[in-house]
Amino acid sequence: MAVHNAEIAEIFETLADLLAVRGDNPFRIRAYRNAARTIRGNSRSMAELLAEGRDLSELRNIGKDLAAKIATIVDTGRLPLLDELSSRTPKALSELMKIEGLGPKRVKVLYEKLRVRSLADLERALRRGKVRELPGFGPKTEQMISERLERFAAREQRWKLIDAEDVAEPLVRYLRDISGVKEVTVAGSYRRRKETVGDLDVLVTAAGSSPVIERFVKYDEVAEVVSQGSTRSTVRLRSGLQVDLRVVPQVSYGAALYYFTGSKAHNIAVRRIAAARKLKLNEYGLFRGDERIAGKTERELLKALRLHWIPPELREDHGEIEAARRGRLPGLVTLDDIRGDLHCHSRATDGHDTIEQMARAAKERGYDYVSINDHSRHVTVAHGLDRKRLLAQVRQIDRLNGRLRGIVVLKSIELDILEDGSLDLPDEVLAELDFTVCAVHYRFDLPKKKQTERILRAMDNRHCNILAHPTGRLINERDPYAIDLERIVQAAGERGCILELNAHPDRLDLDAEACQMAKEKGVKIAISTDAHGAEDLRFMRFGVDQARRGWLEAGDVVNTRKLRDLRKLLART
Ligand code: DGT
Ligand code: CA
Ligand code: CA
Repeated sequence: MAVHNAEIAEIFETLADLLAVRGDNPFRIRAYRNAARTIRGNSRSMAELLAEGRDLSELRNIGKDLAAKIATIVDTGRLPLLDELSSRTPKALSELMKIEGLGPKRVKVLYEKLRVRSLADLERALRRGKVRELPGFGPKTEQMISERLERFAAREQRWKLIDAEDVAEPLVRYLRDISGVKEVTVAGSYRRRKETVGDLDVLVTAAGSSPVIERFVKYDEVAEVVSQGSTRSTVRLRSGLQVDLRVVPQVSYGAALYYFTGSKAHNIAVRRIAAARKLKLNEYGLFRGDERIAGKTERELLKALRLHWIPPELREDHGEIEAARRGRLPGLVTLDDIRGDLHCHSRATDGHDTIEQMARAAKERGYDYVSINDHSRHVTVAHGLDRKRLLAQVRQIDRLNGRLRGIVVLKSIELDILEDGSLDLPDEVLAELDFTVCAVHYRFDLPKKKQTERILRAMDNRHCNILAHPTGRLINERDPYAIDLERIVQAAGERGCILELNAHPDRLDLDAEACQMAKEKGVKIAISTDAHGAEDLRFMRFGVDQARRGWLEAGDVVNTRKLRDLRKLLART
């Protein structure tokens, strides 16, 4: 039996979890997670590629060492390193790690202080109020763990959008190839571009004779057929993701798409609008009595309800329906509006590509500018830049700009905000840069007041231009650190600081609500990828999606501006 990509990815994910519990090097852990993503997203199976004699280290995120490990897994179905680590790590620890919000540090404490060895142990400890008494936990954390444990137990794990895409795209291609199939669309939270999705909701229109359901349940990645009817079916894929498929008639495609795009709250509110007009709205169409008056397309449906077009990203019942009624919806920012990237790493610290490679890739995307933001000295694991190396990089970029045409490389840094809120390099060095991106990278555990003041103090420095990944959260991995985000947004506005919307699909930090808050307070946003290689520049679209969910228009986003105008926005007096 050939080993599936999903299984190889799972092995690397588990390995990363185990290393995390043991407090291993975060960069090593990340390397395994990135490899897992590459493997899961590859349209060809690793087993096939190896059989063809291909060199797997040509793949993104796969070095020689990982390529050899993949070959071992394909040959034997196992990885000795994982077996060895598992035998040295209590099994419950890796299970506990899978609960969102329980990082390796907390799991260790639970294990050592409360002798928690299983999910059942954890549940018992929670019930007895033991968890809140642990150092660094408290009642709030207890509450959070409790809720998440419940969700975990109910298998309600949510998928990052990028991982869901890696699973959805090949499935959509497979479905499109089935004879008689016309349209295939993934609706639900996926279409609303939520940062995580619970499952995939796939809508298909097809000729009556099309064997779409029969072929769907035979898709190679299907692990279990949960249900199978004549027009709908639910399966669980090997990756663990569940897929709901519905076959709908062309005449009600728009209505079905609208219904299954959701959100539920939005649907309920739109149905109320229909009812007020004495119409009935459901997944088959919009009806006056028994007569279907709309439903073939979403536009037709909205028009019949006298509503302007509502982009799926806004369909959360957060005021969009009222705005659509009055024709006051924002003209959301698009990927085409983006003229540059303001947070990128190079080989000087932990990036994979040279500054020139980053610049050329940015130019290829049609950008006008790209900045290089390597880490500052405090981040020793990434070999952060000190004054001397930064100044050398500045000169290197000046020379490069003299030579490059059609793209400008901006001189910048990802500057550490130290524990007391001071910046990691002296002002006179920072003055040599076009701008800075400032970030918190350690002491995530400070109390809310201290953490907030730390960031406010950093923003007081006139060399602080953009606050990077403002809450520090990693989706499904690390909670935001405790901060008063409203105060920070307010302060950013007062000081002429820009907030980053980090587009990296593991971060998407700020979230949609925070974007909306920033917009209301007139604070500008930079959508930046935090690229660690030229290929990562593609993450921009996830940031744009998130910005759209946050109601942002091109005018709210600084990197939609021409360079000249961008420079004005970056200048602080
Ligand atoms: P998810 O899967 O948790 O990320 O979120 P969704 O929004 O994809 O939710 P899901 O998969 O349960 O259902 C897909 C869509 O179907 C949902 O966004 C709206 C619609 N829908 C599901 N259940 C109901 C319901 O009871 N009432 C209404 N009005 N719509 C529903
Ligand atoms: Ca869904
Ligand atoms: Ca669903």
